[in-house]
Amino acid sequence: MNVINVDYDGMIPNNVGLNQDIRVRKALEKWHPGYLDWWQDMGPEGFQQSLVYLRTAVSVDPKGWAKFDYVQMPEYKWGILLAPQVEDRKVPFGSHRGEKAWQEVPGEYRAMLRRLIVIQGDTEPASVEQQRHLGKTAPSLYDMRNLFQVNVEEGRHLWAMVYLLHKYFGADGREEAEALLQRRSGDADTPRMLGAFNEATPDWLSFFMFTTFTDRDGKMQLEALAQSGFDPLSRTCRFMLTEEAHHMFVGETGVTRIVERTCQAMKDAGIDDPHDIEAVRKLGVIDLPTIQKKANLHFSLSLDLFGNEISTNAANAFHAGIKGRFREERIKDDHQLESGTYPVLRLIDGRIDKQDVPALSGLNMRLRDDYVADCNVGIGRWNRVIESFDIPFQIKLPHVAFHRHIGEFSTIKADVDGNILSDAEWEQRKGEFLPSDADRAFIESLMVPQYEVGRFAGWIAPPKVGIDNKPGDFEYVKIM
Ligand code: BYC
Repeated sequence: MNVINVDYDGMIPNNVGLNQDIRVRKALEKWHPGYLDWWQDMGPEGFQQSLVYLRTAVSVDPKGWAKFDYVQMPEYKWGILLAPQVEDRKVPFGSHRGEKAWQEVPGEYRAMLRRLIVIQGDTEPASVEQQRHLGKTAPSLYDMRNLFQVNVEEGRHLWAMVYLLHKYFGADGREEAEALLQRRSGDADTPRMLGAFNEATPDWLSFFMFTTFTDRDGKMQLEALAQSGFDPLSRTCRFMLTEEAHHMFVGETGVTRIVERTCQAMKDAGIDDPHDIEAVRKLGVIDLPTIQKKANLHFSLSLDLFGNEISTNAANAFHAGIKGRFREERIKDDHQLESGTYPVLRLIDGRIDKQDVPALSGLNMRLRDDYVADCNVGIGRWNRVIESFDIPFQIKLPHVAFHRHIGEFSTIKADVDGNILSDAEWEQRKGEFLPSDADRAFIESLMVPQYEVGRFAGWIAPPKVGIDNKPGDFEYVKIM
């Protein structure tokens, strides 16, 4: 075993030398049955016996780290994998910049680190819980397989955080690891920690929007944590990012395929007006304005995950060298931010305005701005499809003040262009911006499973290429 290749002999595949680390191995082996119980109770409903063509990480070598094979999900090899250690790595930012990266938790930052790891860990099982019913309405075996791939990898990401808790945080780490299996998405008494992870994912359009927008928050947060001066966290997040890329691919291409199918159906039927919703829906496809509304919903819920506009937590985490910025190493400044400012959209005297705030306090918004730019790249792909059909419609990201539950804009109502609305105007108009009950019912009516090999539901186009280069008639899931 070395850090590139993974030890598969023990109960828990790993490249962290668990065999020699008896204390942590025993603790994880104790946690393992509870995890499997959680997976059985809260993982994909109805498909635990099915054989799913999944990739499993067998190495952390960027040139080839996965192997594909049929697996029953409860038998999936959830491993603990850290990216290789960078020799002589230094803390890249904050007041400790240039000091040797920490291999142990610095005492004064213990509580802060534990909180970040627990929040990160909490989102992973939450998303599996949110998506557990979707297999039953999968539009194809290809899509079902992708859903389950995302789910098992979120399960592995939970393992990744639980390893850090067990290895570095003693008794309270063990307690937190246990609590990660107790909370439940959407539960009134024991909800998951962050808002977006308590929302339902009722249909496949929501799933693709979630993996586009919420998994992308995951990418940004993991990128920021991958910069950490606490080296085990950095290495863990670096490897998680490798898997995360596929999750966003699933989301972005999923929406692309829905958009493509809608445009094709409109063209075939000679419908030019994308706002003729009734005519488009009669074709059995999802009209573009409803796709826009779902994007509005999931984007705004995901913005809440970046926290408050002005954040002492974020300032402290950066100052401490614990949580950095997106691609810190590419930024040309002092990486300490003791003096600079950052422009942040705020609510000032009842108006939405930009204000320069101390750069350290504005770090959540800086990460969020990077996130918005990244989202726009994805949306551009959807719009290119619409354009290729000559349909006069563009999907746009709503204003950051729209439909917020965290931060300054949570106290106001705004439309998708950032115009402030009265409560009455909002009540009257919210159906223009967010899916209404009728929209949801229509989408639900399309959610009929298509389990035939190589076939796809009528509201979504087939993918351009198969997973692992498999042909179109490949049986991605053998349902049992
Ligand atoms: N919901 O100083 P502030 C992923 C709380 S997704 C509820 O602005 P901070 C994935 C906050 O906790 C990525 N509460 O907060 C995706 C604080 O409370 P306390 C997950 C919220 O700390 C798809 C108070 O408000 N990873 O991986 O700067 C599938 C003051 O707030 C929320 C992470 O998030 C909220 N949305 O920013 C699977 C990384 N926002 O402590 C997986 C770790 C804020 O005063 N987390 N609050 O009681 C963090 O870095 C930060 O904690 C946050 C919040 C960005 C979440």
